[in-house]
Amino acid sequence: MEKVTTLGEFIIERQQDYPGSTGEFSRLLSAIRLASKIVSHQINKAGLLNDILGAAESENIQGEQQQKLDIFANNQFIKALEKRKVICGIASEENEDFIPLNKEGKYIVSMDPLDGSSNIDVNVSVGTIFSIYERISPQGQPVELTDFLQEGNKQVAAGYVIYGSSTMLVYSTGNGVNGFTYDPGIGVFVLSHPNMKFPATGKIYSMNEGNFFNCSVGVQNYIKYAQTIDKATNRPFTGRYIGSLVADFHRNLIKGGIYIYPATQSAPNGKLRLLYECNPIAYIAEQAGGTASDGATRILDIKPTELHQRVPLYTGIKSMVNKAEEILKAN
Ligand code: P6P
Repeated sequence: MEKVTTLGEFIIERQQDYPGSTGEFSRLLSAIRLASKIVSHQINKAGLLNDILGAAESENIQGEQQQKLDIFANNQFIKALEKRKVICGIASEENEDFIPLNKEGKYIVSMDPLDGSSNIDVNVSVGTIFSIYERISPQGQPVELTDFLQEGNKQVAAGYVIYGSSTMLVYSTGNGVNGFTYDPGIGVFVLSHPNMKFPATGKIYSMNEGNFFNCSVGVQNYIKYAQTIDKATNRPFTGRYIGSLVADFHRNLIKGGIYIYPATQSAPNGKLRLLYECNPIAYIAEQAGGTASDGATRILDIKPTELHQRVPLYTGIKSMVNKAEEILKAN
């Protein structure tokens, strides 16, 4: 019978890869594991409990209508991470400023606790996205500029949870990407997708084409390229867009594709946030043999200037992203 590895066992096994590790990082990952289970449970009964469906009366700092489950997820991840005493601060899409936690904590976390949450009411997959760094400031309350505004290439781990037909936790600590599927019957995440890699080629492009006439000529020309009949380059590609970054990215990681959220006239820096959407997704993309840029610059090399800054995102199979960058550059 094939050996079943739980996420807990995997974390402990991999801890041995870091000689002298004190287990703090493992405790951090276990906190994410716990909060993911709690959020998954709540999401899976969302349709049954009126008090958690729909919009809260509040808006987040983005001016976006908060969903009740956004707030629930945010609170669960903050509570779980705070209890482990290893995090000195959290930056969250749901909070204007970072949240200082344990002054002795070695790590910081940037997160989107429930990305795509407006899809919950129509039963479409949503996700949590997280990014982990070691703190730079010596100790005490973290410092935004030095601790939170680090380039994505300084991440020590990143990942996402997708609450879909099943709940999966997909993450990397810099040695490849592994996917764990949650078994609610026994309450554990089980290693189901070891060493995830993008396929060598792909033909899915994911973009909100409602923005077509709102985009640059370069982006329009890439979409036309994707739609052109050309057997030699396996086109036309297939358009697939869920409107939930984690779901679109996860499908492209498994089936092969490119996800694009470009600059538009109404959103000149795109819509997605660098710290807790683009950087963690880019980290996973590169660890899985793919790539991620803003259309020209590697996402992980962009120096952040503010917690909630937006950047355009082109991510997926290297050859597909490189082709998009080539077309953008030519226009
Ligand atoms: P649009 C969800 O709000 C999100 O942040 C991502 O999950 C998703 O890919 C994107 O925005 C969808 O944006 O403008 O296409 O509705």
